[in-house]
Amino acid sequence: MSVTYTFPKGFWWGSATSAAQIEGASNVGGKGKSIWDHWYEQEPYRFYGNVGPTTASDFYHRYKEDIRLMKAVGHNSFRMSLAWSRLIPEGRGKVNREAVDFYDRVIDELLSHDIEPFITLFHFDLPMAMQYEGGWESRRVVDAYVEYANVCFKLFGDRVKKWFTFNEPIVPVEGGYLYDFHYPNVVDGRRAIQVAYHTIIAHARAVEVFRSLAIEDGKIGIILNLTPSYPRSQHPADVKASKIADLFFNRSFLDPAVLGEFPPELIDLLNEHGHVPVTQKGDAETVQKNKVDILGVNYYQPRRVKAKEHVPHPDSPFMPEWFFDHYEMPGRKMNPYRGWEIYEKGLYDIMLNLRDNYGNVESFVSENGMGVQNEERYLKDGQIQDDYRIEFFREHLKWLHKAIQEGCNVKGYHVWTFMDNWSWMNAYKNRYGLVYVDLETQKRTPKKSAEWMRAVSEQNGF
Ligand code: BGP
Repeated sequence: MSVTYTFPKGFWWGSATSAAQIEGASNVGGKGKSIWDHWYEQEPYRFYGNVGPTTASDFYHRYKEDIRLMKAVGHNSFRMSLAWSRLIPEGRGKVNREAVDFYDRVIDELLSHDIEPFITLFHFDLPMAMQYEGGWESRRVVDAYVEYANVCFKLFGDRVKKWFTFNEPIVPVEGGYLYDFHYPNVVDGRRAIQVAYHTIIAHARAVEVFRSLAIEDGKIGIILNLTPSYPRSQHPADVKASKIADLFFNRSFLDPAVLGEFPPELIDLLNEHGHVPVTQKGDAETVQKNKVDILGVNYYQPRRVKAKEHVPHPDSPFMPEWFFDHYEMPGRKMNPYRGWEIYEKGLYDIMLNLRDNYGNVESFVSENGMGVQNEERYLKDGQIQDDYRIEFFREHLKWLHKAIQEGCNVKGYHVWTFMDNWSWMNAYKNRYGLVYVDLETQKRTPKKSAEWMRAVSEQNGF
């Protein structure tokens, strides 16, 4: 087969997952409760099909089989997260030996299959003990996170060389403090700003600790879900609205992480409305000194925005939506199951922006994928024929290839996700995996897209 799109030598091919979404064993092996375990206990009906994270895809018990399969589908790298509540059940203090053994075994198993582990320290699953202390609104929780990071670097840094402080840090802000889809289900713009600010400080301080340990060949970064913000038209009011959306949802984390400073336009805007977060002396220097080595880009959908039609009442709660309206562009291509727009060129636009405005920071696509409901209907000859997913990957990869040709510093492509997994409030509603998981038996069966991805990684292109 001839290869038209060839990627740079040593390109990282693989997938991403997170602890709460695959491990299961939520009350096994000395694990403490995370906010997800707690929320599910409190309000199981808020989760699709009443399914919680208790069993997930049982990676905790089946990791050997899963890693073998990763190898079989051509992975040379794999991103997973560590569960803070498994390693340090109370959030601070005593480290759980059983958890250390588990992650040691997983890391060793990956390495023995020549799959490089990429580790995320925090992927949405705050220990409940930390939420009781005020969650990310509390500076003490920031301290506890930094200590947790330190413990992880020391335990696994001899073998793990790629570290990520947070996965999509804007999402717990949106879900937990703006739009009610993560615990603690607060809707309050002011508190959301404080949470975002503390997350950035936690990130920068973890980077600082990492550098102080001088881990050989180690790199540290952050994973951001970037949503390129497109205005309805070139009318100045629409353009202004899209710039503000970009400030809130992209630049709030991208600028401090990569450039070491908060966007001045965002600071002005928050000042104007009296919503600056509480800071501490030295914070700005910490952010300034601890820029990332590497940036993971999760890309699913763009954000389309138009100028506000009705000016919000000044007494209404402060929200990002004070400054723009969402715009449903006619004719846009949708993933009807997830309700997300599919716009492949968005990936190219993100990468060019990183090249031109962010020092061409080393990056990789850390998540990109398509969730589909009732996939069983595509079962034929014992395999899910997910041609739609192959097309989704292929079209994004074409744009990524073009970006690389034009000088973007992109090192890899990880799909979301390896096997069907439990997905926060949506549980198993939309399946994203290269590998199908039968939830009754936990049997794994590679889908057609797994074969396609294996060929892509073997040929380093398609
Ligand atoms: C990202 C998260 C993942 C994953 C994915 C798919 O935002 O990093 O954890 O879940 O999106 O989204 P969802 O599961 O909500 O459909």
